[in-house]
Amino acid sequence: MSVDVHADIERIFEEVARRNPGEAEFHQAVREVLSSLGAVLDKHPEYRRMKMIERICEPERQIIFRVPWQDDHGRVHINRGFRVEFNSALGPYKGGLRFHPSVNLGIVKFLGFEQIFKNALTGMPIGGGKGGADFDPKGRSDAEIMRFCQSFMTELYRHLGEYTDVPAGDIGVGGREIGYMFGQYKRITNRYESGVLTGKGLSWGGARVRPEATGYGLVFFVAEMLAARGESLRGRTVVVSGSGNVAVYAVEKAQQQGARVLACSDSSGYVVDEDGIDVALLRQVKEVERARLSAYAERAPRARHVSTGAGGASVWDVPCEVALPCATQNELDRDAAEQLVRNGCLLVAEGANMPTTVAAVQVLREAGVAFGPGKAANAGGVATSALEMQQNASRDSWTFEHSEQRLAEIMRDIHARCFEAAEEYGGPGDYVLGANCAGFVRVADAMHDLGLI
Ligand code: NDP
Ligand code: 2IT
Repeated sequence: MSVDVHADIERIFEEVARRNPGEAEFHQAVREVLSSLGAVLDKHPEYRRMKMIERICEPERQIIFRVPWQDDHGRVHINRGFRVEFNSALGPYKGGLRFHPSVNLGIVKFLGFEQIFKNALTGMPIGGGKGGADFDPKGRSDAEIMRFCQSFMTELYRHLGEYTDVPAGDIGVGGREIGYMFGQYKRITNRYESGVLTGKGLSWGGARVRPEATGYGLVFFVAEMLAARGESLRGRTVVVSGSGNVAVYAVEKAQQQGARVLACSDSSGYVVDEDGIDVALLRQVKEVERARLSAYAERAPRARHVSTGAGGASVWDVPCEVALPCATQNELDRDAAEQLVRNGCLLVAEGANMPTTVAAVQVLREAGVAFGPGKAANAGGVATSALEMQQNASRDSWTFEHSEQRLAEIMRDIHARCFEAAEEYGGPGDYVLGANCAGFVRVADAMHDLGLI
């Protein structure tokens, strides 16, 4: 990269950091993308003239709102709701809603920023956005969850629409929450507008394979990465972090492809199961009972549970060849990466958004561990959301086999786009470079054609 391009990128980053103070995760996500774009700017000087990076780093619209609700004892609670409508050059804003006490504007902006490039990589007509609330669903009854979702949607609905902004799930938001929100949207607008939310139930406009899509897609992507090295998942040992939507289906598909999945985790600890993780039991514990993962170990004959409180234990201590972080941001740090390398790990792919810290990525890179960044590796979820929108628009409903086939093709295409862009921009085999450049160029080209937006 030329000296003045490097200086330009540094200046842009400093300006983003100055204009968005205290938003550490947003800065981290921007830094990661910008560090890949030198070769793109060398090739496309017009993007510099048009201030394309500066424009993409500034959300089109940011909505912050009050969400009041009452618990089962009549106590009043106030949460803060967010929707960051980041970029609509390629299509309506698209991206999930996260309900977790850690949610704040910086987190939503990092997720929305990632979503722009992820959605571009799918090749589908979807822009980027993200939202959520600092609401903690843990321990809440169904009635409390419903009242919260109804209050949240009572404000958010005015910003949504199948051609405007189409949310889905993320941490703490699954089929139950999407149902309550869709019900409230329908009631307020008097429209059965199926395409306004994705991740719906099958009997009311949902799409087959959407629940499985992020985890399955992650494993399809991993299989492509391994195939590019002349290898496969068969017989490999795998560790997955998290035990939510993404993790469960990553475990299931990895097992279907012949891998041995030894461990998974939640925010309190992890389980190691020498028999391989039992997906049916995991789903019973996490999805049906909404219990802690320790309940899994109590029922699986050869499983043990390790708490990850003060002692510094981590699921990444469990030796594996393939590591799939599927819980949350910055959950795999430098120490964890060094441990994985010591244990002979050969591939890390991100099911979660930005789970690997900057320092950890560096450790993996230097050790020659193949690394699949989330914006490529976990794009199967949002891609299948786009398939759900397609089915809603045509009032159609596809079979499981057809939907899974489409997902597999999409993941193969995303892998190819990343692989080819990495070669084109001077870093063969570097999926971070490939994903960032391919995603950025697709968005920037559209913005160029649409005038100064
Ligand atoms: P879920 O709410 O279904 O599951 C989240 C899992 O991660 C739980 O096991 C949870 O443990 C754990 N977790 C959450 N926060 C923390 C934390 N701060 N520390 C440790 N563990 C934590 O969410 P999803 O599976 O949907 O999402 C997981 C990740 O994948 C997120 O990064 C999300 O952005 C990303 N993603 C999701 C997609 C989707 O379609 N759902 C698509 C693409 C990416 P506990 O139950 O103890 O809180
Ligand atoms: O991070 C993500 O890609 C998601 N949470 C899924 C978004 C979507 O609109 O399906």
